[in-house]
Amino acid sequence: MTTSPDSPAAAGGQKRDAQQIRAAMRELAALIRRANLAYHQKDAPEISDAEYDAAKRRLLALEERHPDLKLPDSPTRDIGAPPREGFAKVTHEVPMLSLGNAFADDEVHEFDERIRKFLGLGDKVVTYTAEPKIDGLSLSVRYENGRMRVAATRGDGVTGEDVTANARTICDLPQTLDGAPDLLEVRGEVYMSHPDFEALNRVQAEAGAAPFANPRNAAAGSLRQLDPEITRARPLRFFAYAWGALSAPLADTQMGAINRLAALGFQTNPLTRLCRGTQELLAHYRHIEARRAELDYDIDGVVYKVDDLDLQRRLGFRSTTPRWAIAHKFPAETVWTRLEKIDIQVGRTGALSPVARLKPVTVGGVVVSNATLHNEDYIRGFDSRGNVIRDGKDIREGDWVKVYRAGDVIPKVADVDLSRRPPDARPFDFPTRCPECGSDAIREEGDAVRRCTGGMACPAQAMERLKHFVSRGAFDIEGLGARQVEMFYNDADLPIREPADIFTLRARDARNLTRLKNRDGWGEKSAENLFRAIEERRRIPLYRMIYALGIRHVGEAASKLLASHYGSWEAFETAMTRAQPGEGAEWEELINIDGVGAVMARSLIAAFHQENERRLIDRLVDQIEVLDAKQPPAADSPIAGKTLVFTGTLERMTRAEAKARAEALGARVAGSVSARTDLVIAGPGAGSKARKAAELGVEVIDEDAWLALAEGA
Ligand code: I6G
Repeated sequence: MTTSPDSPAAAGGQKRDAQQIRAAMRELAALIRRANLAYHQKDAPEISDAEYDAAKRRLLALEERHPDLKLPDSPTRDIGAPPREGFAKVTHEVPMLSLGNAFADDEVHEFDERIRKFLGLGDKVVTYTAEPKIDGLSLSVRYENGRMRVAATRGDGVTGEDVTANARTICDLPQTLDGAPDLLEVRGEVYMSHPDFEALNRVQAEAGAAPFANPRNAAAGSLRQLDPEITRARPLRFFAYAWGALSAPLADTQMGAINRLAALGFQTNPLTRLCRGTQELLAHYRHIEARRAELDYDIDGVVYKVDDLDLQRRLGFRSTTPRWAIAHKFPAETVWTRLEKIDIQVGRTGALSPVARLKPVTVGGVVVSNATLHNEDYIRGFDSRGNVIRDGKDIREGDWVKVYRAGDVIPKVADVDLSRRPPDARPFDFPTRCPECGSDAIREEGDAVRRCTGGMACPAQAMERLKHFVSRGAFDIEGLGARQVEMFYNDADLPIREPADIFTLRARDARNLTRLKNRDGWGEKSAENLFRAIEERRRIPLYRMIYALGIRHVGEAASKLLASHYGSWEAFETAMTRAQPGEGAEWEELINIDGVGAVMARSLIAAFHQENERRLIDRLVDQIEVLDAKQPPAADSPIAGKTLVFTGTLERMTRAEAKARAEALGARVAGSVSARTDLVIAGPGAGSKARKAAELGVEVIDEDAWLALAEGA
């Protein structure tokens, strides 16, 4: 039977079609919105980029063919997802730092040696606390005059989310304290016990909701509920293990402080012990590891802390971790799966990185479908020093491989099962040309990695550099994430091919015939929001600028060190321009920054001396204003903002401790005396540096005067 378009039967058919199209649109819209949320807000993509793009293309095609059916809230109108709403932000009075990791016994011995060396303790035995590391999420709970006032998640360590209403539902957290300091911020781990996790997943299943993958996710999802009644229905627990702001000390030792927290009514972990030296630490680690399976909560290692709080104070912090603590992680779970394919990804520094595409498999509660293969030597069965690994077994497409996840990092391949190798499997042929741009891919002497020589002319490198540039620790431009970078990079009318292009986008858009606001996926509001977000970042702190440049070996922590050392873009840029690798005052100054080594220093200098790179930086600087690094307020310390040089022998503290103390007080420590030096601290045996200081008229003091200055600050 046929129907004419005007007949009632045709009208009925059209109505049904319209309903089906609308339903398909709704389904695609829901999929895209979920993916947006997972990608932009939870940083946990749920579908691949290809699946996302396909869904978006299908929705756009449907909307183009049936504009009358377009959903009023179609996600093709948005870019990304709105910022996470609902929780107020809390700035931690004392930042919530993270811990350094050790994976092997050797690293625990090294930790202990570092501490003894820093403090100049020789062979003296250091006493530590050792306690299980709970696999949950950290929380800081502030009590004022014995009453719970604010509870905040760790967030980025500086700013967290206010989850006070939810924290009040946690039975392990006292609402009031008796005999506590007037101000007490208690820090610890929120977790869900195994029985509670299983019960929750049964309820989820009955309600037709997706189960949680592991207790950690369940705890995080439950604590971060906008409705505290939902949190109340999900039993969360809390172990206290540390503190933030305090109006009076809790004790003289870590163990004493833990005991005090327990006396105040907090749960502290019953497996916490005092250990003298590394032998006792490792023995307790083995004890906890042996009991791990019996515990009714997840742990992923053992945390060691120097017990004496005065020693903790002297040891202080590196940029993001305390020197006096470390997390000794348990070995990762391993699983066998099939390696289906080896792909080559080109990173922002041009590195050709082989990636194993795996038959998806669950490792430690997470589905893994990719693993890093590091470089061509690793695939061939050699480590970066040329030593044989995996008994020399190479890795081939089609192999069965043993996969593990160490911490939160990208999964790795530990071994190959030769007995299951398919007869037609061939050794992997590592490309010598960039698979993205066809440029030569070369290995420099001593480098384990083969790199594309295309620079910013290689689209993969350029795109990865741009993605890094807009990433969270760098310019962090709202609405300009990885997906939008890819879109703009390939846009013929309004391209972003290098960082400076971001800041000319609005002006170029105004000159375009097809304005951004009229394009697919954009509207007046989203285009305006993007331009506003870009404007907001035209003034950028120095450390973000340095990190954003994406220079090899220069991560976020190093960028902060460089920013606080040089203080301004002008000083930094002048120093990098003048510096010569391996020689001269600028080189000495650079490698004397604690945390900057020769490899990083060479990489920094290369970036400022390579012509194309340099032009790229200059074009960017023309568009923006780099803000000077904030120095700690001068009133806090007489040496804040000053440049110090230590020379000769210090008798009351090691050079490392003196340097760390000076930096904690806001001073810069340089390795050589120059016109920019404010103060020289000279111990016995000081030679040419003290003479040079005298020539330049720089003040020279002895160790006692330095200690008086540091202690009095
Ligand atoms: O992330 C952590 C887990 C356990 C910690 C921690 C801890 O003590 C048992 N302690 C500190 C001081 C920090 N993070 C920063």
